[in-house]
Amino acid sequence: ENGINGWLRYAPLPNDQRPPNLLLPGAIMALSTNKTSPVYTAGQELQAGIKSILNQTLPLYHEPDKWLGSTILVATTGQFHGVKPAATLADDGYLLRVRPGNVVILGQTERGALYGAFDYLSRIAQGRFSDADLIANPDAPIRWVNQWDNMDGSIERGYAGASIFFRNNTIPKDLNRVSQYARLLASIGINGIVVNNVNANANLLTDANIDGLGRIADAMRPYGVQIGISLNFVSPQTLGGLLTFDPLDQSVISWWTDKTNCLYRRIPDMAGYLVKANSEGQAGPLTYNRTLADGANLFAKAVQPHGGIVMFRAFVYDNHINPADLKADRAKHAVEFFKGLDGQFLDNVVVQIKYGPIDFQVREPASPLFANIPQTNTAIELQITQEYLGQQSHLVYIAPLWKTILDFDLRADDQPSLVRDVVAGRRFSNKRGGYAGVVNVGTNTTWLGSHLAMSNLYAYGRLAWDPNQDPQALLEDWTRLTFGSDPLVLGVVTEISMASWPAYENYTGNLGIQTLTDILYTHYGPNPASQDNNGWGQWTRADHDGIGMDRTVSTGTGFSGQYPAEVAEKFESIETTPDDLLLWFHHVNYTHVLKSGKSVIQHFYDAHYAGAETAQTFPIAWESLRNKIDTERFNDVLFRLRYQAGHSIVWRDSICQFYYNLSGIPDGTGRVGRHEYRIEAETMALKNYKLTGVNPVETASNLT
Ligand code: BDP
Repeated sequence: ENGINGWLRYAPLPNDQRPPNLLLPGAIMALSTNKTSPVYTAGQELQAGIKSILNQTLPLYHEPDKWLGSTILVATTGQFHGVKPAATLADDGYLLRVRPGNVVILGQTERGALYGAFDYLSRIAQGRFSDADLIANPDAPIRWVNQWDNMDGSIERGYAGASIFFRNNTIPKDLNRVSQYARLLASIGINGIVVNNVNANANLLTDANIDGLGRIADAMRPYGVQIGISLNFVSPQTLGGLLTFDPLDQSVISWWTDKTNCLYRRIPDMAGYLVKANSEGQAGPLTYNRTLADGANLFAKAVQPHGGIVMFRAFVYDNHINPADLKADRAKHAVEFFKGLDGQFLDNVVVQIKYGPIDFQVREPASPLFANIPQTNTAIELQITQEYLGQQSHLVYIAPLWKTILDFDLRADDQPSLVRDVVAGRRFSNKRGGYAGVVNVGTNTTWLGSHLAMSNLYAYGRLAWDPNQDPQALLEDWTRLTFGSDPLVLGVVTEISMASWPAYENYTGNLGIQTLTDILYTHYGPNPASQDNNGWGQWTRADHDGIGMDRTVSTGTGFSGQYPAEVAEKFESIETTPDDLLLWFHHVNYTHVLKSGKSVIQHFYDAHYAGAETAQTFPIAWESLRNKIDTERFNDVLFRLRYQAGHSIVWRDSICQFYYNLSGIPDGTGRVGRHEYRIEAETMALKNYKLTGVNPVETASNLT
């Protein structure tokens, strides 16, 4: 199996998992004759799924008078009144009632009906045939994914080949993979996708490309996935030939209004825009001394008559800050830029906030911005593509990390204020809000570049639908759907996946110091030295005596003061800051003793060894599944896990060596620097290799 169907493989269910007298309905009735309707799609999906899982071909009807026997009925609540939902259905919600010989799936919207059909199929595929009577409502209306695809077909931070949306600066004719992607997304409740990179190309808005976008929308519409696009703020000048891109200039306003109308003529159900402005060197409203709200509202007005929304990114920061300034702190920028604008955004603007104040690190506190703009709609931005988390060459199941953020209580006004309640709009009574996940699938048949990484996409969609769910339970659903229900398979995939984030945190950067990757571009291998002394502000502030960023109000950058009082107070003091965020908030000596009783430096050494040791167990555990998984996927995963086991040692040794060199404090157990099992390249006969200098030296053979 090459992974192309992801978790929607519909593998034949083994006989011992089928109830002996399973009574399936005699037909499927999907109440729509319109081939672009998700209700129609639901019928097709049910028919194909049941055929594949149970080897039974049920006839499929789209008109009510065609069949009067027992059915799987799929419709919207507006179409069928025979079963009354026991509770109110929210937008996109569904009712699923399963009885022997009779199944009713009712969506509040057409795509809600499709979600219900996928839920039913997922149960069958996992061998769950019991009666059901449930109402499922999404927690938040915005459940989007973002693709960082460039028009030349490359993907920023994509690790699975070229773009399925763009090729040679245009939209390809064959959009089959786009439809298949929409199918996967719909099955986990995703209702929107921004198809191009946040670092957007203005040429996306030429007439030919608008038509291409229309074809993408056509390919996704049967699955209820609406498309949106990222905009380049400078477009009126670069593409439109205007002299300005000032958001308050009348010619600029007209230009955007015209473009927007043009887009909606071709894509009447376009979801809206995503905007990255005044970030990482890009221009934006601040270029003209206008506010970020002026910039966001410009687009909001343009899409408003069409029912569209504007996702405006809060990732606004200065990447030329002075590392010599001990009060400077990139983590503070988002709140500094946005707090004063609360209440100024139009109501179809949603501020899209990365989960932590820096950038998708292995551990960050929740962004304080979630608590600082109560009158503004917000969405949380998560990253499925593993930019800082091993780039799909390392297994890292990320849902537990997301959960720590979603469940974090910001205590705004001393009241419970979980991040997930803020983004659902509940906490501050906002109308819109939700989730944006950066996915970056590519043409590789595994979608993300690694079979196991797909658990992250699956869990993302399920959490965006219902953030109360347990990451391990989601993982187990995914595993059963992807590899079958063999208890041994389930056990191994669960064990290694659940151990993966803690292990990765241990061997890359623990105690809240961040991921310690090369920071200047690749964001991949170990390079702790690259973090400091540059304008990007992902600093560790490590010197000979100590490490960590003092972000307290009393002696540091003041970042901790951006949280509501109770949380601010907790992070202000070393005693009440949890060890896993210690170095995020405080600068301490290497000899500082943690709550565990260990010194910081000894914890570093031990954790790096422990993390790498855990990674060594992954390929061994996976090997025990030989013959239980098809060879193609088995070998592919094994190859990656072996690589990870090796690379975790490279990580361990480079980081330990680096901090040993810097601090001069030896490892209490004597391991650091003593590489007894290592074979240095210099001692080998290197055929077709030549020796070359490596930076940072800690990753090099013989440290040279
Ligand atoms: C950083 C990525 C960069 C993105 C940027 C963003 O390294 O490629 O363009 O975030 O989110 O994480 O805008």
